[in-house]
Amino acid sequence: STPDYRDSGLEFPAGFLFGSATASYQIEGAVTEDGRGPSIWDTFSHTPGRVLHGHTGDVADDHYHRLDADLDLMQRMGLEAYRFSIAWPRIQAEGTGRPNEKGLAFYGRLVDGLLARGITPIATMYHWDLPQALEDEGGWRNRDTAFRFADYAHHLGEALGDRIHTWTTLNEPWCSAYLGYGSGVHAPGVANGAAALTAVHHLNLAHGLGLQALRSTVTRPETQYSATLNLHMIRGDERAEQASQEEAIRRIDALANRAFTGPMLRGAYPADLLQDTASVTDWSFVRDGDLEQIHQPIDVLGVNYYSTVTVRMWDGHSPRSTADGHGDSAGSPWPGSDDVEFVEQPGPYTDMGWNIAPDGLEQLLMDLHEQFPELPLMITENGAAFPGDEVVDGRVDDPLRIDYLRRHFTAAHRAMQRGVDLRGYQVWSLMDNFEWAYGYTKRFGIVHVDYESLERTVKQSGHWYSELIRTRRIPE
Ligand code: GBH
Repeated sequence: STPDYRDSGLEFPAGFLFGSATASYQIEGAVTEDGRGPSIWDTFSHTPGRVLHGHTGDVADDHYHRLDADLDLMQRMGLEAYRFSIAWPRIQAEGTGRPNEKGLAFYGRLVDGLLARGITPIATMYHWDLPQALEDEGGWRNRDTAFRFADYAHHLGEALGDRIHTWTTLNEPWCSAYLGYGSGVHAPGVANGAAALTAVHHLNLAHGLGLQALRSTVTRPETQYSATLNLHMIRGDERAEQASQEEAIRRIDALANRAFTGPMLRGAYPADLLQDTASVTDWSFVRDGDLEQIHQPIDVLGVNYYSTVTVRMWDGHSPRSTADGHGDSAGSPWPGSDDVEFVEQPGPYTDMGWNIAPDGLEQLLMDLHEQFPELPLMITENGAAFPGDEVVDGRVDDPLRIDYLRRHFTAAHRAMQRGVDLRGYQVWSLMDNFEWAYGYTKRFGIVHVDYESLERTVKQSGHWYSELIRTRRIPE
């Protein structure tokens, strides 16, 4: 293997699930149709100043109306799996009560359409589109939201349970909590450290309660249960002293990673996390018995990986680096750790400004394997936005994306060679879509979407991926 991870020819084992991922609000559109209620992302994107250029998900990729054509496209591309998310407000417009049959029917058609085409469905129950009615009651700051989520999970299990290969409770609760309630760059746009940590706990509780509600309805024994985390691959800034690096890494690891893996996989919040955040909250929102509810067995852990972060402790006087990747926002996504500095990383960078670090993926997978040797892993998102994707004579040349994917598939392969039980890889994203606070300005797709005509064009990276899937080897 070459040190820059630019390998070809490496072979992936039979059974390894090659697929691609999307999320409801980012692709569906049709936000007022068939009984869908508003979500926090409808409210947020329609609030001036929140999303770049005032973009919204009102139309997005119009996937809701183009379901069959999109399914055919997935089949032509040879996808073995498709990871999608279910919009809670399509199932319960206000987050409570009887499920909306039309909403369930849409996802039923999606799942049946996948199965008919031999594509394995991987369903995420929550990818950030909380019903606005629940936010009006406090959203993830409100403990009751976790119980509402369990009801919702129960309905999903009853309607779709036996047709889903892998269920994921939450996508990246880190983002929901810290970007939604800490920095405020995501919906609902609250900037308050205590609110963010309260949300962390209620999201964890939702995971545990939701998993139990789902399991109680599903009879198919092979069904897999999971959560998807965006674990941070954290490195120390080598220009700083060893102690400064270690302290900063420990602090960010506690907030970003162990705040979720602790309760979900070990049944406890890390003691250092509680101490580090003591000036922000006393954690009294954690009640007796909660940790038992959260600590449910899962069959596979979903890993979303894009980049690394590099940290050191701020010395208190030199100008602070602002390279925390979150732009200028009112709040911090790191409650109680404002003295940790995120430093500029070596490029090259993607269009998001994230540095390209396939070695970080290999290391993250190895670290997880060491910490949780019995737990199978699945890459539930990896991919990149690059500028310049455009259709010329029916073709989209995106060599940078091919290079990015090649290097990250190589990294994943190396980790598997070193003993990691990696079950599959879902490329983010199947098609260009609403990239949250960046609107339609960042393109992550392996399929190009023309936002005027909504026409889809498979990019060269998409063709490259089809060849990888067909041959099970990383192409030239
Ligand atoms: C995912 O979020 C989402 O699940 C998906 O919906 C989204 O479209 C996709 O990725 C692309 O953004 O920001 O410098 O601290 C990923 C969000 C990206 C947040 C990496 C944490 C860590 C580096 N994460 N980021 S930095």
